[in-house]
Amino acid sequence: MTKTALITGITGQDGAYLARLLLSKGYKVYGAFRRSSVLNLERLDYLGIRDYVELVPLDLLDTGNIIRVLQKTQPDEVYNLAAQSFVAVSFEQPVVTGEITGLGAVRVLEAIRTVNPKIKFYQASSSEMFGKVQAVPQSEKTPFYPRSPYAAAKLYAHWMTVNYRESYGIFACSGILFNHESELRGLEFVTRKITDAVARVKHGLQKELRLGNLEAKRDWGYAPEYVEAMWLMLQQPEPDDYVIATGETHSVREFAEEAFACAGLDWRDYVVEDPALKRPADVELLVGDASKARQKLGWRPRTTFKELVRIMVEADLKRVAAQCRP
Ligand code: NDP
Ligand code: GDR
Repeated sequence: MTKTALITGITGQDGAYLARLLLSKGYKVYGAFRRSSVLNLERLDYLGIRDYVELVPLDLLDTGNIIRVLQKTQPDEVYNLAAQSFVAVSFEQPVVTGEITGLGAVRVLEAIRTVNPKIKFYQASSSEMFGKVQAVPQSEKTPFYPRSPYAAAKLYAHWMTVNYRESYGIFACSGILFNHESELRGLEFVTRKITDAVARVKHGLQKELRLGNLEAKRDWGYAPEYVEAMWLMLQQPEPDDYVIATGETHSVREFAEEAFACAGLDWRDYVVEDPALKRPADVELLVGDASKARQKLGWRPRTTFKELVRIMVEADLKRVAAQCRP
């Protein structure tokens, strides 16, 4: 029997990759987007799936709207990927971040509880919740210590997901995903900001790249593999929470070095450290232990750090070259 899924955040990086995965598995996919004057379907176009996803307007700020969408679409599974997802912006917009990233998840859970508590729910939790890390590497058992309004909002949504599972028996899972990147990553995030700059420098469109904290270390994986873990979580006999990570960590400096080298450039000739781009509080080191996911879900990452950087640089070189053609 065909399963139906509703994905919030369909216009984002993970929404696009998850939609492609679910379509390949024969799902009917509803993609929820928030209304704006210009609807950005670039990522669905890039993956060639725009015509196969049924788009529905949904805003995480509006519970009534979410309830009606669930009544109309009758999903078996809801993947809540929508969020104000940029950590740096959350320091400037803490209240709206709390509303969307924190309370937004609770509005979806309330809608599920109201419309049909049998709907399975996936919450996009984040390694940012570990913040000032209390152990290395971080696993499902590591205590949380959020360092930004974004992380605090995600932590609230995480615990509410656990709470709805324990209180109402909802099949609710929280995927604690470490950073995952791709050629579809938003341009404001550091990896894509770097690979886009490499391509623009190579084509003479940019002379320097200003970055903030170069010493921050992240566990960077490849996004298409991470959405597989989301789906796997909802196919298990019991709902649970899982860390999804590669187990390797690299600094922003290393990412820049590798990315410029991919284009035959020396990063030191272009990168300028700009204190204005540093955050009021940063997360210095993240490295995940995904052994539970490996054992219970059979999930493991396949793309290495060097391969990830190369995929992103090559995609940006190709895109910028196409823009430069007369
Ligand atoms: P993106 O920033 O690419 O996408 C976020 C999505 O949320 C966009 O589709 C955006 O729509 C939508 N959105 C924002 N506000 C609302 C709202 N009020 N109502 C409805 N939709 C809204 O994020 P990613 O795809 O990278 O990440 C997916 C999720 O996973 C996010 O929740 C993120 O916080 C979380 N996460 C991501 C990780 C990563 O490394 N990528 C790691 C761990 C967690 P619009 O296009 O209109 O802005
Ligand atoms: P992050 O990703 O905060 O980990 O959140 P981001 O790429 O924004 O930052 C990673 C690290 O790089 C440092 N940095 C810079 N960051 C940005 N964006 N721009 C810069 O110029 C820059 N210079 C240095 C940052 O200080 C930080 O230490 C991402 C998001 O996808 C979240 O939604 C998700 O939950 C987490 O990953 C896991």
